[in-house]
Amino acid sequence: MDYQNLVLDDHDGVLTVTVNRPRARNALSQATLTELRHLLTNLSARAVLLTGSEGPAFIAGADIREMAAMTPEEGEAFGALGQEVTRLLEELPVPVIACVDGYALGGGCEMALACDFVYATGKAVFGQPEVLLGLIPGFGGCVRLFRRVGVARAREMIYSGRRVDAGEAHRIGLVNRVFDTREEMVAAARLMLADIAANSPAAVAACKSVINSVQGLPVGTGLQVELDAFRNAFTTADMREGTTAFLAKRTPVFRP
Ligand code: CO8
Repeated sequence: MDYQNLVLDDHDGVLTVTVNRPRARNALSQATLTELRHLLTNLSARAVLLTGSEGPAFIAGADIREMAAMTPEEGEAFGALGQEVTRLLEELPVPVIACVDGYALGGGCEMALACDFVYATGKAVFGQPEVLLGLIPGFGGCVRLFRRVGVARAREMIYSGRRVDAGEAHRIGLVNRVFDTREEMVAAARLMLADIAANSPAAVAACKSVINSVQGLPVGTGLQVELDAFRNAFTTADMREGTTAFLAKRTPVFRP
């Protein structure tokens, strides 16, 4: 597929995906979401960094111009496409960091929430302003935001549509780290992804899968999910290599 709205940069196994519609503040049109779906379905990178083209916005949400004319059926199909993209992102077996420099509103905030964690610059602004448009978050905001920031904070953000700056986003757990510049943020994200990629890919994928699937489960049920994955780790070459290397006092070598 020839991507019109995405710019890709594959660097040492880290795929940087840049949503590139600067004139629409990187808003997620149907075409952009279709490209993201195609990319994420066919991905073979060891790690992903998701960002927006340089400018005022990371992603200014779903494309309001397109949504304005949609019927309920078309709205549902659009919402389903956006949800599918967030699900694909969330379920990638490799780590994904969102690098937010500017506005992450509506669907933009929801895309960041589908990533493993978020790095931001001081210019980052988060929000779920859908109610100002007579809409509701449709790409997972009602489902994922409270898992990051707690139910009361999520309610306040979603009901009011108010914007949250980088400092507050950091304080409430929406953002892991805040950087002075975009360059510092991207460099730190690449470094973190390289550090993670040096670990056992199978083990990282298993941790991601367990963390994703236990949220909302009773502790006992979650522990059983973890135990199944823990047992499965003993079947992997990575586990034999990691433990053997530790005992031999050498650095483990994990095969992708
Ligand atoms: N969709 C389409 N076009 C947009 C969007 C958007 N979300 N955001 C900005 N644009 C366009 C503007 O219309 C404008 O176009 P033009 O030049 O043709 O007039 C251009 O981008 C530049 O916009 P601004 O002049 O407003 O740029 P600023 O830098 O001054 O402001 C903001 C940037 C703050 C990001 C501002 O543009 C803004 O508030 N945008 C809308 C933010 C918003 O409300 N986002 C939520 C959208 S709803 C949503 O995401 C729902 C997700 C779930 C959907 C489920 C479907 C069922």
